[in-house]
Amino acid sequence: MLRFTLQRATLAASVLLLSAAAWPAHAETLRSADIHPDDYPTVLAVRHMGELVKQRTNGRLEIKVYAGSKLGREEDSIEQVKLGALSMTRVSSAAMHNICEVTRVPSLPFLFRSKEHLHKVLDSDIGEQILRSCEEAGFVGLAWYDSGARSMYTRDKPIKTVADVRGLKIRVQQSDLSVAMVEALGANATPMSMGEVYTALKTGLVDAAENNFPSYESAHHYEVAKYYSMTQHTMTPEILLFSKRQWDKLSEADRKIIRDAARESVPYMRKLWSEREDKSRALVEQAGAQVAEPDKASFQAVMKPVYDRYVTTDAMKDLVSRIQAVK
Ligand code: GTR
Repeated sequence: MLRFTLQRATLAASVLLLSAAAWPAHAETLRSADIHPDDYPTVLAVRHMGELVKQRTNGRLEIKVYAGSKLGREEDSIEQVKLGALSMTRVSSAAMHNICEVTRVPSLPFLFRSKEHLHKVLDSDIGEQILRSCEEAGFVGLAWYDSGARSMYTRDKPIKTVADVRGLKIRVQQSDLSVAMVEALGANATPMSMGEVYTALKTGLVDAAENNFPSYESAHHYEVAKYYSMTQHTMTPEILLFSKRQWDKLSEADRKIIRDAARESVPYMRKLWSEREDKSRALVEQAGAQVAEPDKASFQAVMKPVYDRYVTTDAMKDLVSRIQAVK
């Protein structure tokens, strides 16, 4: 009997030891925020990154993604990341325009000729330089994610040329550059956070908004603004940010694991993104949204004031000309 009890105790102790080796006592959870729903490509990509981090640290580090605005608006999550209360957040890089100015560059209207051009730039040292530009402000840029092209959509009438936009009240992201872009079109900009746009369109507080197909669909904007016009005026990418305060406390080895995993989640995200763009477009069209090809050149023709106002420093000028030179 005594022998049996002893044997059981030894067995239990070795099971404990074994699991302790495979599962460290101090597993740490890095919390990450996203305003998009659970099935959105940005959310799935950060979850994928989390799996890589967990595997490579033998479960010592894991990432938990709080999707669907559970941790508040993009502005709130950016603030939390800065303070070090939150490890990561995935936001539109437009949300960083007024925090680190160089992030404005990839949002400049009609800067990219195609998705391939955008990818080439973001994957190059230019993309890396812009990612790194937020460190002084308290953010380590880990990766760029796709967000397609943003186009205008309206409640009451389709947009065919820039003349149709004149005088409209258009919701924009909270960025001076986005405001300037809409003003250059002769319209009135109303900056507000994404969570308020559905009601603003529904009640007529604004006449129009602008976004890519997946956001137009997942936020149900197509239900209240059915004329989607492919203006494709900007390709503002998504950015994945890590808290500099928390980053500085990590070991060199863990930083590398996190950076590599973030980078490896990019091709995964891009694949999900292009599938989602098609799916969302089909869904909104089936639901009655009317997608039209406007005279894009008429939009492009009035954008010079935006460049004149924002591409002023040598650093910005240099980035723009290097981007334009990428073949
Ligand atoms: C989406 C983007 C969001 C948010 C939103 C907006 O395309 O993924 O992060 O910025 O646009 O218009 O506010």
